Amino acid sequence: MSNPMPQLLEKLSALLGPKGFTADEGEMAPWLVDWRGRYHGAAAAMLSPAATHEVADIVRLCAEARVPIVPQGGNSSMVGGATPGEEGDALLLSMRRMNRLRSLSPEDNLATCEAGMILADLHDAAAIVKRRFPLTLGSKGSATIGGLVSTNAGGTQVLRFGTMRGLVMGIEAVLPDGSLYEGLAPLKKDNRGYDLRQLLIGAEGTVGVVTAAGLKLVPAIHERAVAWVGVSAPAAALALLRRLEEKTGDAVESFELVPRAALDLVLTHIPGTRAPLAGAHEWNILIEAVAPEGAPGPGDLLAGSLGQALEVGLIQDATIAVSEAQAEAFWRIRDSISEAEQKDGPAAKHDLSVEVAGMPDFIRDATQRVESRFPGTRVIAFGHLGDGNVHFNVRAPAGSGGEWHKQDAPGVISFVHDLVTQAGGSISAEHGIGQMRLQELARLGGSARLQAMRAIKQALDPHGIMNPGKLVPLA
Ligand code: 2HG
Ligand code: ZN
Repeated sequence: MSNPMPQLLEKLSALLGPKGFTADEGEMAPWLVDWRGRYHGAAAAMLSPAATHEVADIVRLCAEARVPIVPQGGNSSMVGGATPGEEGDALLLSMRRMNRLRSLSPEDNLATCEAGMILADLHDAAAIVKRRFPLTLGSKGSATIGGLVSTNAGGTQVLRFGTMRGLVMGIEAVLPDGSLYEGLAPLKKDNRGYDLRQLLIGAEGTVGVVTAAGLKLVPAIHERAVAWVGVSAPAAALALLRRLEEKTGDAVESFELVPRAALDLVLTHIPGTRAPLAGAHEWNILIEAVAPEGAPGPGDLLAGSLGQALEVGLIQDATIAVSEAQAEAFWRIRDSISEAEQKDGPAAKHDLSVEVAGMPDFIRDATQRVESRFPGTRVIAFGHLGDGNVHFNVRAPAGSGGEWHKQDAPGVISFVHDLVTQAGGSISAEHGIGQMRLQELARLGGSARLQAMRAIKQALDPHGIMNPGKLVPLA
């Protein structure tokens, strides 16, 4: 068979025009490497459609020519999920031009956004009508709605509002044959069988391209209180969370664990940061409590509960931000951990979950086992303790160079993934599988899961053109 690419590129260039089509290497370069610089891919062209019908035409033409498509939003995947392979036989499908807010309804508590809309822009739009979209994460300035849907993103408000799965009310998507799935109607009840909406959420673009989503909004925050707390161990932190829930109802929206080593890394590498508490604590927690209009201030609620926790010795110290600027400064520390870690040197990153109540013991035992099995390594386990999800990152021994990733990290990663699997947990709590965790999913996913995933992929994408090499391990 002759190479279908030149003809396909000609058709796509005519279809999309100069704004929607480029094969220029310089223009494509920033989008062919993931933000951590771990995956370098190649593509024959980058396509930037401006409307759903253009996406449908692209997918139909690619399906006919059997040419792979790699959908991409803000390019902030943690697992190389939006970076094409090195072969250069794929087309990069940038959704960033499709960034319109199609509708915003405070009456329905609903925003309908195109896939390329940036999360922070949605936050701003919702605030204007006294609503908010209750999902946020460090990369909110670049992450797009399509990417958040396709990775079932989590972040720092999952504790109260859940992941994207609970926030997506409707989806519009182009399926791998170019047909349009029109599922935007925000139906609370819909029993027409298999749930395609949920199938597309977290599918990492392997069974279709999400072009728009209807998203649930909640009332805007009237007031928030942000506290920084020092504790001796993750078990005390979890006990504090349960206590706060009893005392404050559902006011606590974020409860983020920050070990001393992570705080130190941020203070060292991120300019303008300073420690919130005078003393050093082995573990810290960032807590955000909120209240809607008319409810008692969350600051008083939090201050009362933390005061009691201090009296009974559950926590070692605490401070509540006295201004919005200070609250932002606390959050900046939390949101800069990834960046600080990256600046510090190589680390084997993990995104683990176990049952919530089991996480403190898991952190303690797994840290001890990893550090004694791999001398010189240091574990930094941080993040979403209240969701039973921490980023269990194993830092390379001091002085290690980039080669540590290739030589030593794989052994560390499989060791950690074995531990979490033995504990009944998951090797990917919120970042997805992408290309980074593909082999580990194949090794540890279990045959029933893997067979079902392969069958779904084969049925919907028989030519394997949708984001190949991601999420679904080959048989
Ligand atoms: C976070 O919670 C992100 O900050 C990134 O999910 C985690 O860098 C990481 O390991
Ligand atoms: Zn996280």
